[in-house]
Amino acid sequence: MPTAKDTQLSPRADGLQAEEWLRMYYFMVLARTISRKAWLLNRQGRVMFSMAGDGQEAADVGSAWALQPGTDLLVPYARDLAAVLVLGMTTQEIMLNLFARADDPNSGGRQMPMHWSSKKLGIVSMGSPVAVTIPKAVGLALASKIRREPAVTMVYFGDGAASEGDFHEGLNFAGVMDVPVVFFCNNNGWATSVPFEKQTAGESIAMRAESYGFPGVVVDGMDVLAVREVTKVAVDRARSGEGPTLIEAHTIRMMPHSISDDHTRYRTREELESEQELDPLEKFKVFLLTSGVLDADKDKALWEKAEAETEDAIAFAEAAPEPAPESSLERLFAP
Ligand SMILES: Cc1ncc(C[n+]2csc(CCOP(=O)(O)OP(=O)(O)O)c2C)c(N)n1
Repeated sequence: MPTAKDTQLSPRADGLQAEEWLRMYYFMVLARTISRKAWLLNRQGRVMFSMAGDGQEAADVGSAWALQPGTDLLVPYARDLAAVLVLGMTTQEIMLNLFARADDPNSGGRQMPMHWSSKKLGIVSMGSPVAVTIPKAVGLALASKIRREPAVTMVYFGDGAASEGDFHEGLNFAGVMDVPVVFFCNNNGWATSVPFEKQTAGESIAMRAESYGFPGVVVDGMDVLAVREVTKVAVDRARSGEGPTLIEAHTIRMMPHSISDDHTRYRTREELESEQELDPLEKFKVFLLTSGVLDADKDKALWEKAEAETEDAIAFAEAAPEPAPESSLERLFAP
């Protein structure tokens, strides 16, 4: 299996400046840092749940980079921490959500962790049932089209979600109505313990787009710059009225499905260890080092900055007040 070191990204003229590459890298480092801490916080009994997007940071940062924050809508699923950070959610807000505090801007501490939403940032909450966000995103995109607003909606989901009826209904309707939506499938090869080859007999998820009348494209989800390029084409296409695109990014799932899962029950140690070698952060780091944009000291400083930012946010959120019990029915029923 190739490692991050021998599948180096090649420098390319994609119009991004070195400073922008470093910002992309920092979001990847920050997402990994928050994710690792969230897992530990759960193991220490301080937060009730976590799901990790480790291995998916390049796909998330590259794709979210193609959006216009403040204009576009992002409908994430539970592994898209890096994407919501790019759109502007702060580490403190992420921690308020994880600790289910009253000031959690996502839901006032009511929704499960990793169900991010923000009206201000255009982030629309996922529902816990897999794939329900797909038709919802198509509805949002249809509303933008009817109102002649410039927003593009991007909805994220996994390869398992692509087996649900909601996937087919959503994509079919999007094609018929020609709405400004980008379907972003993070194909990490697993739906909990079900491997991709048991999910579909087809070669890819992306090839299904043809039957709905719009393009489908497969991209190396470990290559942040390639993902950004492909997503930018899809977003520009949607914004100019040319309709939907389905993107399938091949990624890896470096952690178990969730804190409740033990992936060593269905994956071999050798497979898991060799996958760690493909780490998208390492891949981008090697590219930045060879491009002269980053050096070892700068890299260390970025990890330290992410660590300090995350620790500060944990202390802030843990000390923040819990929702008042009498507020438990708020936001459920119209007053
Ligand atoms: C309708 C429905 N069925 C089952 C579940 C339990 N479940 C939660 S996540 C998940 C796997 C999703 O896999 P995939 O879409 O590939 O995303 P990944 O977790 O691999 O990123 C399952 C089966 C659920 N939440 N909703």
